[in-house]
Amino acid sequence: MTQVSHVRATPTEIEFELLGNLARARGTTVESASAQDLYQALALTVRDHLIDRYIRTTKAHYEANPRFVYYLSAEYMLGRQLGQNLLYSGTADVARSALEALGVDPAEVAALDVEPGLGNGGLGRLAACLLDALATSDIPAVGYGIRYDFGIFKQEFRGGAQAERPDDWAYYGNPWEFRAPDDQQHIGFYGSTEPAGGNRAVWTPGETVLGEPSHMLVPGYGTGTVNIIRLWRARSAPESFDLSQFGAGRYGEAVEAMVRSGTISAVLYPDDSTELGRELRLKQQYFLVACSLRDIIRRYRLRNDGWDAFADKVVIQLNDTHPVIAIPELMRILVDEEGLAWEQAWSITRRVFAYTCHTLLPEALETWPVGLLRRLLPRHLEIIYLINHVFLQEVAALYPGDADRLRRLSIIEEGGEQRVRMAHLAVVGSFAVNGVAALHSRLLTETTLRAFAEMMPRQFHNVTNGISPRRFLLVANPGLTRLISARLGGTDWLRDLDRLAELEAAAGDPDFRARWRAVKRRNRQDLAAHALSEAGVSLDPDALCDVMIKRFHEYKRQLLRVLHVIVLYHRIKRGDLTGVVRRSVVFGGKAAPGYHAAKRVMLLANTVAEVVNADPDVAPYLKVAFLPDYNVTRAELIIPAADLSEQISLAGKEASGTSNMKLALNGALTIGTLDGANVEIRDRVGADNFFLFGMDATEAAALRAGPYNPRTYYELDEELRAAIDAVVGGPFACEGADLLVGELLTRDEYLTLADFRAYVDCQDRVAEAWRDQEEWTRRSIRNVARSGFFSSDRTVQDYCRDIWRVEPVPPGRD
Ligand code: 73E
Repeated sequence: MTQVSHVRATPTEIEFELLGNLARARGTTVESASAQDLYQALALTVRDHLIDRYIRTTKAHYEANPRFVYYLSAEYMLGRQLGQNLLYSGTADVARSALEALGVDPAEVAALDVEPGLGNGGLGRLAACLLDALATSDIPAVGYGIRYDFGIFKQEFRGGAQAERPDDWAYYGNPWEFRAPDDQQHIGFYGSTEPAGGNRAVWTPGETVLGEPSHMLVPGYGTGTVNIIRLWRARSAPESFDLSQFGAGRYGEAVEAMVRSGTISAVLYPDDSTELGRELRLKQQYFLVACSLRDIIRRYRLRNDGWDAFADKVVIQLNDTHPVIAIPELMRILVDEEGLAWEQAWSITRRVFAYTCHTLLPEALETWPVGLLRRLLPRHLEIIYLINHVFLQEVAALYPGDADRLRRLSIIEEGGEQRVRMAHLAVVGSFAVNGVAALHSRLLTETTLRAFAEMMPRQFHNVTNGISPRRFLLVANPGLTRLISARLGGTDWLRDLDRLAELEAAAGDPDFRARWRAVKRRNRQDLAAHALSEAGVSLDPDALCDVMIKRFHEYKRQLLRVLHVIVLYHRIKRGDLTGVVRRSVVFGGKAAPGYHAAKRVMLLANTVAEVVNADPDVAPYLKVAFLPDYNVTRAELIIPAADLSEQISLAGKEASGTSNMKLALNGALTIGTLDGANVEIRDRVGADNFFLFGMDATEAAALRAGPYNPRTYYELDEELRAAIDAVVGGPFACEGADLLVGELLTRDEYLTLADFRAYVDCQDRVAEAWRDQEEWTRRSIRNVARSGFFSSDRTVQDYCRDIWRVEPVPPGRD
């Protein structure tokens, strides 16, 4: 690796530091320390090894006064910090030796590291991968988010059904975090507004909440940069504690407002790719935005005066519409508080914000009822109306007499209750809009945001998502990382993933292929141990490891995967081994607690798993393991073991997907539709190395538009019929199966039956290919060699070049 610019510690030094932290931070000694004491002391020791770099980064940023990227996101899925920070600080080996010298089992201590689950899925993990790449690329950047007390729920299965348990992730304290109460902010809600001349107004909030930040370090890999992520926690402002009520014995009333303030950051909304439109959610969004904008302005003022340079020094990336209320908030600050003219304020605002859209699903496009905004954020609603008014005048001038276009473009949705379309507000208030994969960006401009793309085509970009090779190779798959490093000579490739192309020739080397297979087998063994302890399923480490890991959502079509498993079951039962190779079918993923249709699919998957695994005729060939509580930590275990990556969403529905990239980079071949980033994966790895099936987005849209009768497929396809019949009243009958099948045969919104035959036949081709292990390994190596493009470093480079126009600021060396 490029030598990290700091002096390496010795095991003795680490031991000394560890004992010091044990004494000072925990008040104990190694003899009487609990495992938790040791973990906390170790974490502090490792953190200390990043602090010098952080301070140097801050100093370099202060001196350069550069343009900063501020990433605003309601979600971050950071994953565990210990393993990452050990590797990034170069203390992994010495810390291990130090622990062993003290008679402590490093694995036992590492197991206590808790992953902060401050996100739902791909969107939150993308934010974390981008922060990792920003730091690694020496880009001055800060991530802003919410420090939820409770992260994404923990998933358990009870009788095969999902049960949710709260995730009190910081119960033992989070040693990675620095509290910064000095930088607290006061945030208003509710209340009323008074005109103050011109476009100005005075907003008198009815309630004030305190935002208290803490930050965590975001180290770059192989460089001196350490950036931060700043997370806000809501607290009651002291004035909201009503002592007079307390004095009068009304304790409940006295603390009520206090409790209410805290609830803002109490819990993450567990919905992925859907919107609920609850008041508390909007409160969270505004809380995040208001705290972060004030902090951004505070930081700007450390080195700059006035507002002229603001848009040169600040670019704010909005991660989906969740933080879009930042647009009227900045306008409010500039116009009402700073006294700028509307036009000047608007010109600044429009040069500061850029917006990433992550979806095409109509149910994911956020809108807020005007009534709710009027109550919660009265001044923001006025500002939104004014923004819309000015914007629609421009539209009318450009397209005279086109009332329909005005209606389509308006920020306000009419018809029934008026609602604010947050995506429209985002486009109007930003200088750039991007989708997250080539197909998605194209479909955005052709469908969801078409009228905007016609009006301002130059504002639309594509930035294909990427993933951190540090997190998903170095941390998650040390075996494969070592093998690749041995071939490429060092670990520099982890910062320059295009260098994986040099592995191309290794595919032809039988010895390398044997090592590759050995690594994959070892990883499957580790996964098998986990599957046995967590799901009670024994997996064969030589079986094809067939993995589908993602949120449960109908459009992602886990049901299609389950139907194929039933087909295999039937074939094995009747002694027909077509398409049958030893397979471990692995599922991981959560469903939103209120998403009943997705939960029905989950129960079916567990029911099928139980029957298949218990059947002695079938078990030698086929096992199904639904691993509970899928999260970043589990992903790091599952992904390195995978041979086959299931990316089978209905084409046109998955904006990008990122597990497709993680799995490809770990040597799994993809079976998938032409959806999201699958398209680009296939373009790069080559059609021969990708198992393609099913309708493309155009065909799917056409089928959905016309009359579609799913029952015809059921009637004409014997295997399909048998599979479905086995779900209602057959061996796989479970609660809700009738509803599930009813929907499938009458509506089948996601065209599962239309793609069924193509999928099953394609799986037969997978089985055929798996039989030739040498050829499979060649393809696996080529997949990795050609997947360098999917590094989040490349994604960050694209953003820097096309959108942010920022330059790296490498900190000095020590
Ligand atoms: O295709 C994925 C994409 O890879 C998309 O569904 C996901 O974002 C990933 C990263 O770009 C996504 N999540 C949400 N919208 N799109 C979402 C919406 C509301 C709440 C939480 C998450």
